[in-house]
Amino acid sequence: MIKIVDAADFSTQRDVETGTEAQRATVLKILKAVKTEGDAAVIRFTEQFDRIKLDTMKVTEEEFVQAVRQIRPEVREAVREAATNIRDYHSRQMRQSWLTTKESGTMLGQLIRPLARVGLYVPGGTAAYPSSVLMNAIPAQVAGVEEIAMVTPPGKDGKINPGVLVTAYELGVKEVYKVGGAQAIAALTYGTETIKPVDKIVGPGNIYVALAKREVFGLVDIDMVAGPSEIVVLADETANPAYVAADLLSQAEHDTMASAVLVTACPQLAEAVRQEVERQLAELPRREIAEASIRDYGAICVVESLEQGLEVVNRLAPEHLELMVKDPMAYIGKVRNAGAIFLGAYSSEPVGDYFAGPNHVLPTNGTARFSSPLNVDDFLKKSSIIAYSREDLLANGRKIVALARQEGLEAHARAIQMRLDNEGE
Ligand code: HSO
Ligand code: ZN
Repeated sequence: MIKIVDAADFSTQRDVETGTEAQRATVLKILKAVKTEGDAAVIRFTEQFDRIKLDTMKVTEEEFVQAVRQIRPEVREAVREAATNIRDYHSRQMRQSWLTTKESGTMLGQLIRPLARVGLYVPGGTAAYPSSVLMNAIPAQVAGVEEIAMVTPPGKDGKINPGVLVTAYELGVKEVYKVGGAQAIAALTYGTETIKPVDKIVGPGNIYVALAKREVFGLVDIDMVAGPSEIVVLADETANPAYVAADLLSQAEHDTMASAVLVTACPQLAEAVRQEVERQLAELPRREIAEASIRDYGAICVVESLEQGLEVVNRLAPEHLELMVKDPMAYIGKVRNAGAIFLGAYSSEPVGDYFAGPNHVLPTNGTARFSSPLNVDDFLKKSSIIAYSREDLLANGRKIVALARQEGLEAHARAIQMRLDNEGE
């Protein structure tokens, strides 16, 4: 049963899982073993945790072909079309290097370069989502990352999810390893005989993967550690309660800790959605998960006005926000914090999860206050360019010398002063 809550003290904040002492110790042990022993340790941990002894970790061409045979053609076609949409959207995020010339002849600029090599983690089991392969790999490709290595834990039969494999294949990601858990993060960080080290690791994973990523951050870059999914629907009397309920449940089915919230100033809509949630929930295959999520983290928040509703939305800073109101465009300027904003009855959240083009890797747990969806910039880095002219150095050298001496850095001062003495008129 979804509860009705008061706007004033309602929060969807959940404790970020930091793992137990034992889990942290296990992760440290795995990282160290892979660092020192390489492949041998990776194979040993795969046998221990995934219950399969691998001869080779790398997925072969034959395995790709087999996966293709197992996937229905319309799914493959949908993957292709989604990939095109996602690529088009992210292409607009690409930046150019720039250089500006000042009157003094000085040139200043920024050189944009892609990361050379990125590791993409894909979870095993039921959370092996082809859509997440698209959402993580495509921005990297658009940025110009030349090498993408994908890692994913094998099942007991030594196979990996065919949907994931076909999606990688469609994107031209051919370097795929059957390795998961902290051992995969270790291999990508330190490198082994088989797996070359990467510059950045992206993609979701279980608590061991999350702990390992946090541990190696600094040696490599990592993406954000995403929390359970969230949706807030801001709706008025024009919204269809069945649609609202369906969209709430679409997020609730992800995880028992997912959060789905309706914010409305219309008590009739609140009641209708409450009933619809009950009705639709009963018929869902993942009912147990969705039910727990709705019970523990679901809510209907009845407010005085849409204005007040927007205050609640901005305070929650949800991963996904749906504006199911009469004139959604009129409200967009008032949204301050949200990972992705869906406007109108036809922008159901799964449209964004799979197909429209924007990324589905989004800030959760209130972090939309300060962070953004995964994007092309996450795979680019910048170098500053300084080409100072003689004229500028002579004109400004004294100021630089003064700043250097103020900091007690005489060698800095002299590097400049030497040029002033040599070149000065
Ligand atoms: N809604 C999830 C992404 C996802 N949905 C993957 C389906 N597959 C987090 O934004
Ligand atoms: Zn989803």
